[in-house]
Amino acid sequence: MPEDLSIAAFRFIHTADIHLDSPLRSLALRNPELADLIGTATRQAFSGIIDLCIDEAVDALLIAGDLYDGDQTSMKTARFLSGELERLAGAGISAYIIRGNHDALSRITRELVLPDRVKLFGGRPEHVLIDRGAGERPVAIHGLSFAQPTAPESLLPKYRPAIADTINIGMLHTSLGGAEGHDVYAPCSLAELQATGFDYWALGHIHKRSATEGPGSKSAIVMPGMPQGRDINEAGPKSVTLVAIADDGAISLEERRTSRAEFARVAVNAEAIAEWPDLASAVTAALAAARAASAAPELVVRLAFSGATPLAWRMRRDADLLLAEAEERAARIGRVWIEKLEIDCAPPRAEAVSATDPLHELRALIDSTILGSDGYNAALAGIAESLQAQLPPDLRDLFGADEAGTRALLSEIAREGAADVLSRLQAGSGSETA
Ligand SMILES: [Mn+2]
Repeated sequence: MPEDLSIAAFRFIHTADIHLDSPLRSLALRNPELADLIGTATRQAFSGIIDLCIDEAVDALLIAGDLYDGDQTSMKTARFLSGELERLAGAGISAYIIRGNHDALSRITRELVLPDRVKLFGGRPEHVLIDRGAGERPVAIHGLSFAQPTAPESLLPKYRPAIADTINIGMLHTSLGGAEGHDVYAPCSLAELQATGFDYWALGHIHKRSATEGPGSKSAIVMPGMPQGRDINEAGPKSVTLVAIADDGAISLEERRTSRAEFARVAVNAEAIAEWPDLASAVTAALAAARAASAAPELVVRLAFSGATPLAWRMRRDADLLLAEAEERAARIGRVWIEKLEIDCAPPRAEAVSATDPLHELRALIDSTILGSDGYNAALAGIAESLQAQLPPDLRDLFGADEAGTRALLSEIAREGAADVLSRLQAGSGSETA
């Protein structure tokens, strides 16, 4: 910022839900280079945030919870974090951190020796006053780290009221009114937050960004979303929010992209494509368009094939070849990775198996009787359970985090397995490569 501005704004970067060194959640990352990219992406994004703070010469970095992923966080993660916060402190920039549900109990968060310029809020509500010199309104940063991983009730009543003649900034980890895929944590409403009269609420917990500005942009409530997605369910551009609060109270918000690797679901319409080389060309076109549309350094793609095509059976049977083809084309484009293929293609009606075909009968039997039967599903659950018991604890969620999730995953695997078997039994489809 130029020094000659008569009114200096208070400027800071607001982020949350970094989930540093979160374990890989995808079964499909069998490519070691890709696994390495995804495995280090949260760190690289965090380093990028520190760089951004330094480049922008902001006054502060605010981290509104879930900096760590949980108790599995290692001392290596802690050393990385303290190194990065030292780098920030070395540039004269302060950091303010609250814990969220995922790092509430993290031993490391408690034991870590942090630079003096880092304020980690404790279990009692507190505020830090920043004196900005003569003629400028001081800033109060209010924060609270709840010590438990669950917080069924609002934590808002614990915060002290807005301080007069001061820029009031609150930091809160909250599920707000509830969000799909996110545990309820310290719920509260936007109206309740607005009623506090705080200038800015720096929220965390929900991984998708949302911002609510008050009348005349004199206040704002921001859920910044995570700065780096971890799997296809966290697809799309990710960012931190650069906030400037002018002395007259006007707030400006700027989204700054931070993903090292961005996840994207890319559709390939295979409708009416009859030849394998044409399918490969369609893959190249879809990947090139997706790469051009993204500003992230690396793009991690799930390719979703759909449409009626005579290649349907062959795509399913030779899914490994299709994957290799897609990977090669991605590598040729550069900075594009294939995470997984989703093949949801059917043969054109005329080519569909005739009703007298024994395969037709077999498919009907599988669909109508076997997949839905209690005995079959109990056997499937038994196999999954014994496999699960042999996995290390941090991988057991791969079969779903709860009973409903496990059941849904198993029925998907069963359906895909049945389709695979049927495609292999299908006579005369693409036999030239058999
Ligand atoms: Mn959280």
